[in-house]
Amino acid sequence: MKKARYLVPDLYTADPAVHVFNGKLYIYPSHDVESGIPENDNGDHFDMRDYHIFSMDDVEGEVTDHGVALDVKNIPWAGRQLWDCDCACKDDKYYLYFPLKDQTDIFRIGVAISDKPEGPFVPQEAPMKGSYSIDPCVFEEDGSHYMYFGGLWGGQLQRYRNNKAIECGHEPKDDEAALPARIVKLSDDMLEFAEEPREIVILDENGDVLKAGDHDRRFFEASWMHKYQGKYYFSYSTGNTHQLCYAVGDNPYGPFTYKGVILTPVVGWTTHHSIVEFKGKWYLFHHDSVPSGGKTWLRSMKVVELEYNEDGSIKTIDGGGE
Ligand code: FUB
Repeated sequence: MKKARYLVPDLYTADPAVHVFNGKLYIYPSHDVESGIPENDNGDHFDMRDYHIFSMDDVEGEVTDHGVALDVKNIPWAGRQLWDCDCACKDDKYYLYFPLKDQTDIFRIGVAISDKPEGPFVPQEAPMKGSYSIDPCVFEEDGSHYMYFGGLWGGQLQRYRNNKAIECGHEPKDDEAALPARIVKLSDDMLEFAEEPREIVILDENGDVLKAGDHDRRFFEASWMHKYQGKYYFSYSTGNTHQLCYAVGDNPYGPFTYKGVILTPVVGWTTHHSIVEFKGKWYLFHHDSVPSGGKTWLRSMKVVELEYNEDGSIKTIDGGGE
């Protein structure tokens, strides 16, 4: 597959998190809707209210929509805005992790449980203790599960230092260290954090921490983790410079060294993805706003093959945007 393929023509879907469960691909995307809320840097126009889950037997084959798996109206602590989710499996149970603003308009991360990868999912009564910001992504290794999370601006990450909310959240000055994504190990029951979240440090080619002013390379949102040839690839969006980038490390916690661009800008403001191996090939699932005529809050997910060079670097894919 050399040409990107749109996956769902009849629903706007974005931020695809993809996993192989029981030999099939399961896609956990955001479900975009026309809310009528004006666009702003806070992302208020991304006012999503439910999740649909999709599956595929083959990357080129039919995409099955399993219907609504979780609705905001069934989440006891809900305020608004169901953003990018992810799913993990342990002992034949499936755990859907989702960011949602609580009733004080603060993003928290919630978890909902199902016996099936496609749901329906039953949410817990309260968000995960100590959770904040957006874009949870869960990576499993040797039976342990690690959550990566965080997102700037509307994702509220700038409001936190050392896992505590600060009075007046803002990004650091350009010559200071960039705000990092976070990683946290999950508890054995998958429902809480097992430790204090730690910072994901991204270094440049000289071993220096990326600076806040380095908008072409610094973390903004959309964490994803995959492992290739024994190395850990942390990938993410640079937000206001609209690139998907990656950094490589020797263990899930990092540090990671910046390596390059996976996907150049797409049509639309946001870019968000997952990387998965299926039937011996690697794929990049992502989204753009081409089918909606460029409306950044009405996105459509796509898949394209992802290739590596012999040295383990990723071949950059053209996103087709500016
Ligand atoms: O879909 C809402 C937000 O847009 C996601 O949480 C971000 O990663 C961006 O894609």
